[in-house]
Amino acid sequence: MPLAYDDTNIFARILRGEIPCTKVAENDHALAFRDIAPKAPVHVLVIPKGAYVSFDDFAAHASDAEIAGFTRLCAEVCRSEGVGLEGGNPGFRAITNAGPHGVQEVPHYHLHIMGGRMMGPMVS
Ligand code: DGP
Repeated sequence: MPLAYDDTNIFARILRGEIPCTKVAENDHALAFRDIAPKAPVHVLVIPKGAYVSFDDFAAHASDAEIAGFTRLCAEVCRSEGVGLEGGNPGFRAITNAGPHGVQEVPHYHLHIMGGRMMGPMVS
C-alpha cells in the first residue's frame, strides 16, 4: 500500500510553486534544487514530482518512467555540479533519510547529493 501523503509538506509546496527554490535541474518526473542549509559546497536535493513519502514508498510504487526520470536527473546533477565520477571528479555522497530513525524532516522523498569536500563518517 502506498503511504499516506501529507500534501502540505514544504517540498509539495515547492513543487506547486508556492515557495521558491534555487532550481538546479528538472525533467518531467523530478526536480533538483539547492538545500536551504547546505552541509557541503555542493548540496542538492532531488525529489520526484509524484506524491511519495520515502525511498521505500517511491521504489515500491513509482512507475518505471518516474524511477528512470528521477535517476537520470540525479546523474545530470552529479555531472552539472562537477562531482560525478564520470567527469573525473573525486565523487560525492548520496543519502536519503526515512522516518523517525532516519531523522527525516520533510515527508516527501528526497535524495541529498553532497560533494565538493571529503565527507565525514557515515553514521552520527
Ligand atoms: P531530511 O528530511 O532530514 O532528509 O532533510 C530535509 C532537508 O531539506 C534539510 O537538509 C533542509 C532542507 N529544507 C528544509 N526546508 C527547505 C526549504 O524550504 N527549501 C530548501 N531548499 N530546502 C529545505
